[in-house]
Amino acid sequence: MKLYVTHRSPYARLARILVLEKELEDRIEIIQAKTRTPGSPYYQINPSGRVPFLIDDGGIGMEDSQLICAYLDSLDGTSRFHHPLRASDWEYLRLEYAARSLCEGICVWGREMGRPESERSPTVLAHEVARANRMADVFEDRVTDPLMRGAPRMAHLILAVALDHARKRGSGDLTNGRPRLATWMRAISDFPSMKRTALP
Ligand SMILES: N[C@@H](CCC(=O)N[C@@H](CS)C(=O)NCC(=O)O)C(=O)O
Repeated sequence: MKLYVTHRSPYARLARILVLEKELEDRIEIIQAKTRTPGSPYYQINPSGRVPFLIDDGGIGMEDSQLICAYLDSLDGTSRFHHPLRASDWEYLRLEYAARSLCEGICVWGREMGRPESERSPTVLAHEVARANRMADVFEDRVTDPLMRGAPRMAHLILAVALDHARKRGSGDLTNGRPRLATWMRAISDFPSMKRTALP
């Protein structure tokens, strides 16, 4: 299989974490894609131009971290990060989708900052900083929930990747002044799969 990524994408990082966690390194070649480049040869592989993108053993391509992570997790028949019961576990799913929402806002901020300075919207930047802070407050309350503890699930990975992205490539460290979130983040940052996929 082939997994197209960029090392700066938090979504691609989730797929890379799954490759490591599920010990799929021998089965999956990780390839750097050239995104956001007019005429990139990557557009012939994935017309949307986004990462992550997985081509399976049958040569079939699929995009989106949610789908790819669920697929990789299922390959050995024992999904660890997508518990079957979780599909109707609204309490858990609310946390997973809240973490994804935080991640999306952090990415919007990063995209805005990637534009030439004259094209950046201060309104968009301020909106995303405020959103990220409100969501970080939510997780400061929720990380003590048993659902955010114990064996990691996708909600944990998404939150950790989002917070790390905000710290290194976003508007700042959202664990500052949020002691419970900081303690939670320190623990998950020690996972070998987090360390091995650390942002450049
Ligand atoms: N919902 C998608 C989002 C993927 C996404 O937005 N990837 C960004 C990098 S973080 C990308 O490939 N951007 C390139 C582009 O927009 O052309 C997922 O979960 O995989």
